[in-house]
Amino acid sequence: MKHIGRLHVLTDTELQSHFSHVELANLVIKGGADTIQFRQKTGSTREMIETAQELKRICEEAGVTFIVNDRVDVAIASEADGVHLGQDDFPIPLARKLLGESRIIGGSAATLEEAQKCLAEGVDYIGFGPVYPTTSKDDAGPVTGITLLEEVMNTISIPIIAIGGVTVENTPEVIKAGAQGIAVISAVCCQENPEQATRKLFLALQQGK
Ligand code: TZP
Ligand code: MG
Repeated sequence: MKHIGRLHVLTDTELQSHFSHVELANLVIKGGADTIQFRQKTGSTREMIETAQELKRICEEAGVTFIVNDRVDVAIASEADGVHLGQDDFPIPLARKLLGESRIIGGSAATLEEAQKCLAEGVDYIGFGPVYPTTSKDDAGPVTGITLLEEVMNTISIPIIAIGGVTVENTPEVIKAGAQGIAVISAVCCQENPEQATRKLFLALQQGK
């Protein structure tokens, strides 16, 4: 069964160098993350596959969903649960053809039109944002705000995961607005204690219910 989760942590080793992808995954799973998205933009494909295989093993053992950002090839090679694709990444219909119906495909959207396009192309969930200001993604585009997030959720019936500047403080607000969950980088990966930071987000998610 496809389990999309509520607390997505995107592992990042560019914004911080204290923790590896694998270290982050181990810590955030302990803190309550239910979805790990392996996000690495540079480096050798071979190393990426090796890391993804290790992450998949860790996630599977913990019953956590494992998603690969951008790279359909790495997702296939590591037998990931799914892949997350942006508007300019690997085409979603083609990814579906390669991955089959049983794998998860997530799509990024920053406008209602992009969200509708993702839906029409057959994604299982949408990562919508940046809902709040973020410095973690250079081309994140303008902040969508909570109003547009709400409009998307009122129009589209698949799970919406809020992304971009999501913190412990604003998590209850996005959940109250109707998002299934949140996806974060800096609120976890750039903290001194990623496990504790994840636990705080987990609690904030409960508050938003
Ligand atoms: N997509 C839209 S905003 C964003 C991505 C990957 C960055 C999220 O990072 P942070 O640190 O949680 O704002
Ligand atoms: Mg991408």
